[in-house]
Amino acid sequence: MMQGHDMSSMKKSNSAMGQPGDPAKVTQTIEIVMEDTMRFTPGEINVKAGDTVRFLIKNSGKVPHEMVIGLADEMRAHAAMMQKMPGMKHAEPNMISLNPGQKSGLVWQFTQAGTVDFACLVAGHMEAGMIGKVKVG
Ligand SMILES: [Cu+2]
Repeated sequence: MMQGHDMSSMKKSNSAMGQPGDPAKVTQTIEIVMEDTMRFTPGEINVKAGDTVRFLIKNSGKVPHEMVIGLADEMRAHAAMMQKMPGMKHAEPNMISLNPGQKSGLVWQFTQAGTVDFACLVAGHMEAGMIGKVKVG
């Protein structure tokens, strides 16, 4: 069930996006490639509510890219802030930053049916289309 949008409640939307996963309980592995075409491949992923996914992410481009799991509206707001603070670094369990040629993993559990987004929050990338969807059924 989709929850109504309530922009005043980060907590509610954060629970809709899921939570950091337990690497011992991974139910599927999904490989994602990030490229300078400002696309994730695949850009759309289907999982089931409760799945713990190990994302194996590779940056095949020549510039740094990020994969941040979140909700599109919140990430858009964050991306706007990043434009004002280029080079800002994060380290959160819902994201990974990769330099050109780097590969790494991220384990995430999708807890509720609905749509969760992922995007690259390097300045200008999300705006250029570097955003994808996880459909949680
Ligand atoms: Cu990017």
